[in-house]
Amino acid sequence: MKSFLSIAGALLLAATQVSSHYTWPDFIVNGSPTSDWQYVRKTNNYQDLNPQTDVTSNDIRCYNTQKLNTPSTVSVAAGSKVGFTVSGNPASLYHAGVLNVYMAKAPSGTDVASWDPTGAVWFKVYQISAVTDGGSTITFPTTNMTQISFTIPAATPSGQYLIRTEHIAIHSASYYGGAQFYIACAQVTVTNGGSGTPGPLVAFPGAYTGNEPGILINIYYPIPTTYVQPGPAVWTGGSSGGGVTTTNGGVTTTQAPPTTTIKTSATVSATSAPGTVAQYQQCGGQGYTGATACVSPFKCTVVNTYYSQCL
Ligand SMILES: *[C@@H]1O[C@H](CO)[C@@H](O)[C@H](O)[C@H]1NC(C)=O
Ligand SMILES: [Cu+2]
Repeated sequence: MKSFLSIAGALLLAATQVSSHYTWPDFIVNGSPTSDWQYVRKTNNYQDLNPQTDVTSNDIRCYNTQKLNTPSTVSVAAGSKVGFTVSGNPASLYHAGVLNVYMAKAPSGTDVASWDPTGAVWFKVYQISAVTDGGSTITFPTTNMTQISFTIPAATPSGQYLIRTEHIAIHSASYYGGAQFYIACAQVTVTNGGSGTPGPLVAFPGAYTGNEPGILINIYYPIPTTYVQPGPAVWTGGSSGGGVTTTNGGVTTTQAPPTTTIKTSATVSATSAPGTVAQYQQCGGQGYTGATACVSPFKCTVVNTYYSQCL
């Protein structure tokens, strides 16, 4: 009886661990969640909810290599708010982790529904990082969120896009491959767009080596003094930065200004430098191709071979 109980207890524990995974089946438009997998590419883990842990896999892109559905494409105006809801048990971003949202534009003439986005096509539009205080605590503002919401930068050119949400759970990320990526891609047509030049552009796979200080990290001991958000800087809707960073009770999110209109001008060159990098963002390191100048008064500081950061 005793051994039966301990086996039952072990099974219960295993079940609890499995059920703390999650997916992103519903895209949110006009403030309302749409149907499961209506506009979101059905992910391989739609039933088992397991994370993707191999950053070199094609499944780090949209986690849909099994091509389980062909979702519809939904129209959204540039500058409007959209989002994703979380499904799982519990249906929340249960694990300690950080969030990134990327977009990629389908080449004109290509239906986004049949587009597999290879190469450096992704730019980041939103992130929610971890909050540190020099080593006493590290907290994760995404914890237990049941949905996320963000603004499509008003300067985003009209056209068809994938919007890729990514929660990187780092509760057991102290070994290579321990970080858990919960990913999904929605298909949208951006209307009423602007004339910005989104960037820096990264590829999936490619954007992450798995060795980044924000991906290969022990969050418990010693408590990290800072946290480096994985991926490029958030594109804030122009060719020279200018986004809005809000700090609310210590929670810092970076988001494009919702109502900015980028005027078409002969002085805006497609080849202009991608701008300056915000505090705590990447400004250098092996394989990095983005902007290297930090916003004043921060300095680009080498963290390791793979990462320099504006500090
Ligand atoms: C998240 O939810 C779990 C389960 O309901 C709870 O135990 C935990 O304290 C919550 N965490 C935060 C940071 O709110
Ligand atoms: Cu989990």
